[in-house]
Amino acid sequence: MGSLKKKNFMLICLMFLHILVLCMAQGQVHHYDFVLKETNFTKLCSTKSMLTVNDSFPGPVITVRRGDLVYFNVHNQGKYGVTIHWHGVKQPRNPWSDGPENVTQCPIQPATNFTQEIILSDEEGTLWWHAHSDWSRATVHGAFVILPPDGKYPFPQPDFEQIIVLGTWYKGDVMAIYDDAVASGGNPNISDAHTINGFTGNSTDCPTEETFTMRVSYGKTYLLRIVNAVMNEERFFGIANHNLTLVGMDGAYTQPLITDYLMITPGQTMDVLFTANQTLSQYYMLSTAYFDGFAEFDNTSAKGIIEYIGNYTPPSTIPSPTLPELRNATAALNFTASLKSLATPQHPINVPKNITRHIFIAISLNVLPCLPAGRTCKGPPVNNTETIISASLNNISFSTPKIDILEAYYRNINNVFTKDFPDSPELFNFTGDVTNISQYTTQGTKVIMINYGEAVEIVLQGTAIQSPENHPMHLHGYSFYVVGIGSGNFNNFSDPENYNLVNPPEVNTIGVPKSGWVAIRFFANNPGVWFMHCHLERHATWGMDTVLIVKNGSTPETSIRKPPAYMPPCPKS
Ligand SMILES: [Cu+2]
Repeated sequence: MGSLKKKNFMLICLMFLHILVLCMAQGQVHHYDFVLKETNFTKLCSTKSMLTVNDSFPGPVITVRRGDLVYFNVHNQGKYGVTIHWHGVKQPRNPWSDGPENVTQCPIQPATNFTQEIILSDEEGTLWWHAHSDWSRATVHGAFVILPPDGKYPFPQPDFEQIIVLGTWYKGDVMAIYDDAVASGGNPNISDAHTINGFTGNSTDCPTEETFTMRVSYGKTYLLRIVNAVMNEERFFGIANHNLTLVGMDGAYTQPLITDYLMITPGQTMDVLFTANQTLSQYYMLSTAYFDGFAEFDNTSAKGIIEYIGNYTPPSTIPSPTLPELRNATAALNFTASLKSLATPQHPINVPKNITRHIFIAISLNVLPCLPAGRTCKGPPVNNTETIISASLNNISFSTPKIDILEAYYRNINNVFTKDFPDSPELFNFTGDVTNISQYTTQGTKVIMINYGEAVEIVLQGTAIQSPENHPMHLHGYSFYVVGIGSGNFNNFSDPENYNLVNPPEVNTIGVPKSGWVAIRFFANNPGVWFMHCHLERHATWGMDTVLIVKNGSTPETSIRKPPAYMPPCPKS
């Protein structure tokens, strides 16, 4: 009798425990309206109309907690079709709200709206949202902050938090710059400035321009939530006289990394602590370009001021941090290679050990023929023949289809994509002498098919074709573990021996080093249609993209959810 009572009691306890876990897993529900519309902005002493969300640049900061559910009703009051992507949100089983244009949805046309359902799961830290059609993300982006459910960080509680959005400013109309580049086949016009929270800082051209200023109190610790929303350049970042401690990246915690500079690529987000422990004064916060390619680019830096509160004479010259020089690929690689995940029982990781699917992707800049005949093309001439600039993954330059791949996949519509993206490229000395390798590539809408539950490894290999460069590769629907990184060609025998399977960083975007490689791993546990692409906008435009389709598992819980009642309609073919 006694033992039966005990058993019942145990059962009741177990039930309660189950309910408790369910309650903990259930987050709050939020509703936001995003109104896309043209707004006038004046920067660098020149005014233009540009697409914004809710009239702001950068756009609104969204703050929620881990595990919450967020509905965004996106109203397009602009002039052209747009989509919005929730960068770094895994969206379990729900590719319908992921956003990349003609990959998971057709654009939200002017005078229409689309409600996106954003399902947060294990993301915690800073992510962001941005437009994902043409180059509209230049002006349509903002921070997406995901707080711990109990408000407690796995690092000393900061006194204050500050969003830092690194952006790009074009005096001209970004859509016109994009259209011109597509028409000419050449390098797009470069931007005019880099911004911190929308401020360009004053320049000799426009001395009235304002500089972002952050006021700090001596002895206090600040959490910077840094979003790199820049279009086309990786950035070095630092604060004069102050160390930075990286504690999170891409919505996951990192082992604290004390450093005097960051290398942050477009698409990445970093959570960084610094303590105001220096002489009361002003110090520059600086973001400079890291650019290791040959093309013309915007070499402007972005400056903000860290201003101590108190009585002191402002310095005649504000000190600037010493950041690695522009082409310092070693400094970039060293920073990326030193990233580690926190990997504690409270914040565990789950790195695949026994790989069941190996994929090897060579990343190249290329050319395509200048067609049709009679066209003038501004790509780099090859053997005195005009070309258009292109880019590829495994020598396939991604052609964006006319209707979205998700719809075509879900409804079995033919002739939208093919399932034959190769698991490996044709072999050559990727990072060596490539003078005898054709710069021309092929085009296609080829996707990678992956079975549900596979333990996937993808080696991303930079090549020296055209112009060896760092490529910040971003995967939708997942974060992944960067188990290896190095210079030169990936060695299938020796490099895996040095993999970090203990605490590799868990990210959604990783800079593949110039003429180097990274190895990433993840479990294919999120069925859906997921875009993978370089987050340098010009490279993505040129076709440095592909799509992973992770097939359904055997149960409804391991299958793509039903589409919402309304999706933006696609053009009828
Ligand atoms: Cu790239």
